[in-house]
Amino acid sequence: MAVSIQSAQSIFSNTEIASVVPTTTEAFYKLSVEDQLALLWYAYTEMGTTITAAAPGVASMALVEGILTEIKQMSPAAQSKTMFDLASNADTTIGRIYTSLRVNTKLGFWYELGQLMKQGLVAPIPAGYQMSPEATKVLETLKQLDPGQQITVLRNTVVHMGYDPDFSQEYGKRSAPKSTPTAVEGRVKTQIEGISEQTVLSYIDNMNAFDFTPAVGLFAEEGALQPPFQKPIVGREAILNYMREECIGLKMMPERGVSEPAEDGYRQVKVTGKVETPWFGSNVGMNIAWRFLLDPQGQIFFVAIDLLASPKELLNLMRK
Ligand code: EQ3
Repeated sequence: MAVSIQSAQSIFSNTEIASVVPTTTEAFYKLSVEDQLALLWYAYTEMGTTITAAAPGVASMALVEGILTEIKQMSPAAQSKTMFDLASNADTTIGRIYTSLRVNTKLGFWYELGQLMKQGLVAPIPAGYQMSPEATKVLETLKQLDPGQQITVLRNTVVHMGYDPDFSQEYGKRSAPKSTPTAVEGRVKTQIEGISEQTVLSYIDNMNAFDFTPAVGLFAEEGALQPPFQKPIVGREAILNYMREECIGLKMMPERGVSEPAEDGYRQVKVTGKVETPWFGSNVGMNIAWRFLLDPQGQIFFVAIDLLASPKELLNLMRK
């Protein structure tokens, strides 16, 4: 059977991913909008992990200062309605602006609103609000997840407000802002126990330096990158746009890996380790696996990034 993106998706198929993340996200969407907003508030305040001060730097907040000022000047009832409209995808001016924002700016916008809610400048969730039993159940499930899984659910819900992301198409269409890569002297050479494939090491080096053009140059022309719980993004241009949008400030800390021949002269490589986001820094290390399929020329034909079910999975390098 010839190698295809579809066949590549099942390399190292015994990798256990955190499927509790999509199931919890789905359960969340079945709740009433009031419950959703209240649940996010309780999750946010009770999670025990904090968003770092460095985070707004990645968010281009100038784009939303105007809306935040407008919201601050509203009556408490109008503030609550604005949040309700955003969460229910209503067609409002603020809703339309929000839809056009980049992921990090959406996160920054809610981060600021959360701060304003804490300071009493934006209407809080009404005191004594009683969540439905279903919402309480979703909150309890969320509390059981590890921090990396919790922040992924939180992020999904915010990103989906007012916006139906079909990332594999989106990233092909719009061009994301360019970033400044880390200067060569400031870069650290990656070492991964068990891995000597230069392509894999260079991928991590370039990603950690936010040097996305050479990172994408490591992919085959029609190569693909599959983010956690998403469809593969296919082709260098779409991958480059995705990286510029999503990968600024990410810190990748691969630990160990395994490499073995696959069919037709390809090679499959699995690496596990931690990834930190600029939003939570070292407060949250996400347990991640990269499953690479390298073509006979050593280019990346496919790489899947998985959010792992448990820390135990970091040690699962079985050759399957
Ligand atoms: C105000 C409050 C609390 C209540 C109100 O009622 C409603 C809302 C919405 C509220 C506010 C919520 C807030 C402030 C939420 C903020 C959430 C944030 C900042 C979440 C950030 C999450 C970031 C994550 C999960 C990043 C993960 C990145 C990964 C796994 C990257 C992996 C990658 C690797 C390793 C690669 O090699 C290739 C690229 C790729 C990106 C896939």
